[in-house]
Amino acid sequence: MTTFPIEKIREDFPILKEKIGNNPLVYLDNAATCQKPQAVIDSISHLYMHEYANVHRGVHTLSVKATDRYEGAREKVKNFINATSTKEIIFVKGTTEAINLIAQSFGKTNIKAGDEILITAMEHHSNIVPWQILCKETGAVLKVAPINLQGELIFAEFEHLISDKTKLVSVVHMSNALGTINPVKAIIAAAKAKNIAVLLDGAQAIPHISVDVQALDCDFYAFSGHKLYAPSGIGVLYGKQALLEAMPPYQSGGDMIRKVTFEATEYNGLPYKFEAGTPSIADVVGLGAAIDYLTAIGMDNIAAYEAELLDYATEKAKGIAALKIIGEAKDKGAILSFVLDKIHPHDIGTMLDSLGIAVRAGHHCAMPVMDFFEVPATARASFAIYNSKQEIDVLMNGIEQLIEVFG
Ligand code: 7TS
Repeated sequence: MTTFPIEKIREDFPILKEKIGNNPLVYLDNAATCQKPQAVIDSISHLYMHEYANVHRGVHTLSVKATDRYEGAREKVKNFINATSTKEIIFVKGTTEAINLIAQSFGKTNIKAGDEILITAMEHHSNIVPWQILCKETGAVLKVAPINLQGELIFAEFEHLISDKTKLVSVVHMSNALGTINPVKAIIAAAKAKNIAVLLDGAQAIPHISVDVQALDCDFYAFSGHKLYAPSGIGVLYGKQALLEAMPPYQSGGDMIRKVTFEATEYNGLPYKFEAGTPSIADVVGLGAAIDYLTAIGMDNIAAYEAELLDYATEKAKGIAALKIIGEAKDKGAILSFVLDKIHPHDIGTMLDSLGIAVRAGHHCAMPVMDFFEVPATARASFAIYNSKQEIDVLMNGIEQLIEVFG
């Protein structure tokens, strides 16, 4: 039995006291975005109330304070994912921008006609479309490693698809539609054996699993703050320093330059070369506060607690005859995607909402996954550190009610 301090954690999230109609909020849409603890909210108000100015620009006191906060958060991110240097931490809008940055900067420099980019069949659209665009622009070819009916990558097929033409492997660490945690160490080892760069889409993994980019030995790791209890509008691209040094800027303007004349421009060093313009200062500070908050709880404790929640929910879901779980990988994070006989997922979402329960219904920006499982959409309950077994009971009772009324 875990000693996870769930009641105390729930107290830290003010929004959990909201009611939806007459019902207490049961927020189970954490894979889309999760709620923010008071510590994150306070860090942002404190900045705006006492320490706000633009960063890297002024010698005045407030600018120095804001810059310290901003760069302090970069140090926290570096430690959180165990990067070797803050030069490897690029602040971006989110996972989507991070992947687009790699496609446009690394991709256009290193990938040419006939080269191959290898992804899997369980990717989010943001790890498909940027590569399709790059392929169109360069004449490269997008290869897709298949999955099985449990929603697991078929590793032998993945290995088979690695060729001398492969220039980049870009794989989701944990699937948002299925919950599958990919065997990223084996994936990276297979790519490294052929000297191929690897990008991991960590949007879903980062709030659930302790991530160590040095131990993983990935070249790039992308994630979004808003799924990590931090504000929306901020995310991180980690890249190995040598690779980032060799890449051209992705956007240009202020802050990313060292010297500008009308004849030529000298770019700034890392990480600023990739951070053109005034950044999302308060959101970066909020990300730093979220990392402090999670670090105090401990990522391993979080992973253990959420595994318990997922086991509990899965067992209950399996007891409902009309419910089919989509995604039953052996290694899985806290996501339960499902369909019900005769009830469309959108109706499940709307009807659960009338009971105060927030789940996502749709294709989860992973249409190829829906096609593979031959469903138009799924309903998805995704869990976070503040969810309880009692809330899972509320969800399961809600589902039973739906089946009784509409099934
Ligand atoms: N990759 C994965 C695996 C994701 O789950 C998401 C967002 C993204 C990339 C894109 O992240 P963004 O922060 O740049 O938008 N996933 C979801 C979801 O499952 N429901 O809403 C957004």
